[in-house]
Amino acid sequence: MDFESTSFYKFKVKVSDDGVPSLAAFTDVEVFVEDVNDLPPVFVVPVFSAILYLPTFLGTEVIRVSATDADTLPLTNLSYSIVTQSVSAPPSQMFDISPTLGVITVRNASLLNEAVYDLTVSVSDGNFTDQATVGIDCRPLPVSDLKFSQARYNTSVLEGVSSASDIAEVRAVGYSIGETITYSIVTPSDFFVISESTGIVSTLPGREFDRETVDRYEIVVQARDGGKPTPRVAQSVVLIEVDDVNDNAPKFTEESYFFVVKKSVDVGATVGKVEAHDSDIGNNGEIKYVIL
Ligand SMILES: [Ca+2]
Ligand SMILES: [Ca+2]
Ligand SMILES: [Ca+2]
Ligand SMILES: [Ca+2]
Repeated sequence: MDFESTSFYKFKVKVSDDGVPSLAAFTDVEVFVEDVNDLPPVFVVPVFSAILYLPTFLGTEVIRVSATDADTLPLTNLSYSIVTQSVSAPPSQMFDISPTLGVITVRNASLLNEAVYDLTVSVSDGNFTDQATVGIDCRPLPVSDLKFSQARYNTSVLEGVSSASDIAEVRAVGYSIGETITYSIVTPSDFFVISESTGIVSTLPGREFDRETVDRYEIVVQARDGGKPTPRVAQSVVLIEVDDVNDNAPKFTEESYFFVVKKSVDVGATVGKVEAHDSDIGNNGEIKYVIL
């Protein structure tokens, strides 16, 4: 039986005796064929190719690879990886891949030169694997008049806020009226989105910032015109500082302190030291001690 061709059978069974006249009964039988992981995943193409403009930055998305698997969903938890090559073939140290999404990103921007890097990627369904090649053509960003109004934008968000808000507007310059410019974030982010048409950068709703966990984000934005065959491309960086909120109480280093003092001790002598820390910054992290 093969789940992929027929996953369900239904038939009747008849039982009869040898008496005269013969008596019989009927029953319905249903057979469900359970799927097993018997089919390998297959990359949608054997060779992927991407262009990566230099200079580039940590976390920049290069390309997303994907594979299909004809087994049913719970059995097709595909996991992607970069096949580690020998030390003399370092592309595997330059790029990362997200195991679940297959998104290849820049891991070490400073190692990248103008060259074509061939990565071998693998996909596994837990039982079977497939491999594909990814050719990444690293080129200098073509010189053009298309630029961002600033080489770097600075903005901030408040920690503890989870509603969506607009935090920056990036703007390309150097194109003629009527040309369409498309903005994107090339460093994939769970926290920020950009409007393709206006260049307004916003936070995603439901994502809360915690300054004590991550206090700054750097995203790379890209503007691209509709030029054919080669569009003009410009890149800039948006630095997002997370502003502090007083959301941490100071904490003593111990739950309780015990000090032993001699009967004959002088007035003003030190009997011991209690210590506390506050993980906020500025006034929010300033602490003072009082005896109650
Ligand atoms: Ca499979
Ligand atoms: Ca916090
Ligand atoms: Ca805080
Ligand atoms: Ca505090």
